[in-house]
Amino acid sequence: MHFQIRRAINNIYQAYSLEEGRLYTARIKGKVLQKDEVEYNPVAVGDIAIGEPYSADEALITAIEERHSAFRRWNVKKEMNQTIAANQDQSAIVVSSQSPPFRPRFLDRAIASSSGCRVIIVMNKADQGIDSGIELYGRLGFPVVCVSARTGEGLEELKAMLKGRVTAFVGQSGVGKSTLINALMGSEQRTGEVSWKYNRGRHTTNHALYIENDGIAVIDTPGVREIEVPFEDEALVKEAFPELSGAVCQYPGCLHHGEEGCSVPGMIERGEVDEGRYESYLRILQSLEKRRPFYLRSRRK
Ligand SMILES: Nc1nc2c(ncn2[C@@H]2O[C@H](COP(=O)(O)OP(=O)(O)OP(=O)(O)O)[C@@H](O)[C@H]2O)c(=O)[nH]1
Ligand SMILES: [Mg+2]
Ligand SMILES: [Zn+2]
Repeated sequence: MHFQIRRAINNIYQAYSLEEGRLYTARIKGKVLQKDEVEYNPVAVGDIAIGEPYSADEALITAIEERHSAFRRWNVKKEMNQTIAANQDQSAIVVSSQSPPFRPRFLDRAIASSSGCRVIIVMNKADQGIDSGIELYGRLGFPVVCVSARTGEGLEELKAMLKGRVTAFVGQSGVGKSTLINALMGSEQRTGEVSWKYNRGRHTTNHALYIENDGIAVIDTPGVREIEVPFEDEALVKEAFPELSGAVCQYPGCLHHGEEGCSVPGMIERGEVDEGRYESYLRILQSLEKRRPFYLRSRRK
């Protein structure tokens, strides 16, 4: 039987049977989920699991189907990739201009952490103002929408972008992902006060959750304070920087980090590549270089 994972809390999963159209509480059977890649969490919301029911409402998961897309981050403490959401058609990276303030370098890392699907950028809290830094992303080809979950501004436009797709909402804690999802879906998820959260250093949403209603499916995810791009895909990094794809450098396969004959410095001078974006690109490459490859690490971690 095939299940779609709709909620994951401490290795207990809410799994929707695609054959029966109903929910089971599911667990993973032993260590059957051996994958080539060591990962912090073997099952993520959005995953398609294979398993069997063993009671009227309980099931055992024995395998996970290969993901066609994911939003993953590097878990610094565990030195492993961590999948936040899987199999989405698009990642909606939610930002705000004031509280919390817009951080373009964070946005760049978030874009590079999404793979296999379209990325859209949602600037929420438009009632507090719109950071003009977001315009650059529209010029780069990312669909950008400015909304306010509070006033309802822009929600119809956003809905149109979500219709018929599975969208993972990701981003910093406090930008209003859950509030937006409540406004869009009529759901009633817990949302938090920004100041309260920062004082206590905690997040409001503590596990990912799949919600479907009226042709729109969203995955709400816990916010993060920091994001490091996942190990180790340089191709993914390049995909996140479409402005570099037109670079014609002396050496084919140039990584654009200081090689002789690299054309990117010239592109920056001519205003074709934004300097901050290039800084993000370099920082991401550096962070990948610093990581120890899997075969040099113990599997115990
Ligand atoms: N002014 C304003 N405040 C908003 C808007 N959307 C959300 N908020 C507020 O922002 C705060 C954080 O909202 P949440 O929805 O909990 O944020 P989140 O992104 O889900 O946070 P995590 O679950 O921790 O990742 C709450 O106090 C919301 O009321 C908006 O459009 N305008
Ligand atoms: Mg939330
Ligand atoms: Zn180059």
